[in-house]
Amino acid sequence: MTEQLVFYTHPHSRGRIVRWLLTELGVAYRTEIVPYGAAMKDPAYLAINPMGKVPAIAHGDTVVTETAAICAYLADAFPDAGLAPPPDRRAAYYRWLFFGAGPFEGVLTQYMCGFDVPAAKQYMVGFGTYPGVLDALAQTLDNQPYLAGSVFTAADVYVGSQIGWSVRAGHAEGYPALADYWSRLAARPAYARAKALDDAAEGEVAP
Ligand SMILES: N[C@@H](CCC(=O)N[C@@H](CS)C(=O)NCC(=O)O)C(=O)O
Repeated sequence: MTEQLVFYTHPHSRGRIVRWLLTELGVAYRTEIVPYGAAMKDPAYLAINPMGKVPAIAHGDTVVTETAAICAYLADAFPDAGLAPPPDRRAAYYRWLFFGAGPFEGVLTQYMCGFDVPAAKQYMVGFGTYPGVLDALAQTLDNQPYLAGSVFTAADVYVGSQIGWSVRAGHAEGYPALADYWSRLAARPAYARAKALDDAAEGEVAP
């Protein structure tokens, strides 16, 4: 019997990344919108994610939090979609998934919060700098269409969403490979379908 898949999200959140992945997979799931504030910090939801954050998923009795982990889990749980490379060819796939959840996520947070790293401490900051992160991605995407090689994977959904944010915000000017890559991803029908669902949901919930 197929296990029930529940998607906990808010349309104005990183949950959009998971929605896109679910849409690429074409699997059935139930959406639970978790409003920001008290509901997200309620014991009922903290039992799903002790951080009181979205997104999260419950697949039968299995709960997964952290956007990158959810993407990796779902790609493995539904292998027919081919969004995870075979286990012996996952070096680049793992590299970029972890790069997305580590340096890229960190440097975007730093950018959005507007704080500077003291120059004397820069050497110990794992996320480096925003240009450094974009340089590293562009070096790869200058030479191949997708992060793991020639085939679109869950790493493109996760890291590509962060690249898309950077491109749309005008932070990736001077990186044509990143702009081209994002155009390719944004043209995917599943991206458009997922975006339309979240855009519609945004009008129905509190910000
Ligand atoms: N590291 C987490 C971050 C999740 C996160 O910070 N989600 C935000 C929305 S994008 C959230 O739920 N914030 C509500 C809060 O912290 O109260 C992930 O990648 O999933």
